[in-house]
Amino acid sequence: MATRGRFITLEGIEGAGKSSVARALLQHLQATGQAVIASREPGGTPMAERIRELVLTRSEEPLPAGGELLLMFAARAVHVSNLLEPALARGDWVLCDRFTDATLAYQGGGRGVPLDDILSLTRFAHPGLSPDLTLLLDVPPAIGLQRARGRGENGDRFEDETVAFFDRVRAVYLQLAHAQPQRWCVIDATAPLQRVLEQAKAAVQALQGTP
Ligand code: Z5A
Repeated sequence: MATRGRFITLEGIEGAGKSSVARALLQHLQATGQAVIASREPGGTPMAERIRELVLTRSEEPLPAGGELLLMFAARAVHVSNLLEPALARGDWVLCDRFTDATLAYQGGGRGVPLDDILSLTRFAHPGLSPDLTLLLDVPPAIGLQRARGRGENGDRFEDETVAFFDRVRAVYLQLAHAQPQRWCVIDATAPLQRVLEQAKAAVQALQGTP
């Protein structure tokens, strides 16, 4: 039976640099000969990507916080069952741009859903699955939003949120990292990308050295 793979997640507010770091880590792990896949949430499989489209696209009909929360978990349940668990079971490492910590931060911190309610959905959607390592790319919203909006894209529903919303999201991320320092690695993502990457690679290498 294959040794189970490692599950690494990247978290942070919009524009923190998660996609850039995920791309570089994927190349880095592949170069070491490690079987690895990269994915993202919401999304990662065809069905979960359809839910992503639904939850991120602006629409005239309002999406209440409860609906947003359940759609995040619907996409996650599909993603875990159809992609993440099979990959980890065959021994692949998984790099995932956001996972359940994003729900605690965005729907919990941002929207005000009680964290205990989110944790009970977590136990239902992916009992027993938790990241081995979570990289938190920490930036103040003023910097993250400027980077994200600097790309000149039309953006998604979340990009319409206020700085205060992203301050609450960031505060929950930092609170989660503080509560579980053995799983989280907080990286100052205001630093140049090269420096951020060095720290991300060092955290991943430390994981490679553990049984
Ligand atoms: N969401 C949720 O509410 N609940 C959930 O459970 C989940 C998600 C899973 C989609 O996420 C939205 O879903 C997200 C939360 C919500 N919305 N928000 N906000 P997403 O991950 O697909 O979208 P995103 O967070 O908006 O990603 P992003 O804007 O693409 O940011 P990023 O991936 O962290 O950044 P990047 O694309 O790597 O970098 C942005 C730019 O900055 C780019 O031009 C880079 O070259 C530049 N960059 C990156 N790092 C640096 C450094 N260190 N210095 C200078 N410039 C840099």
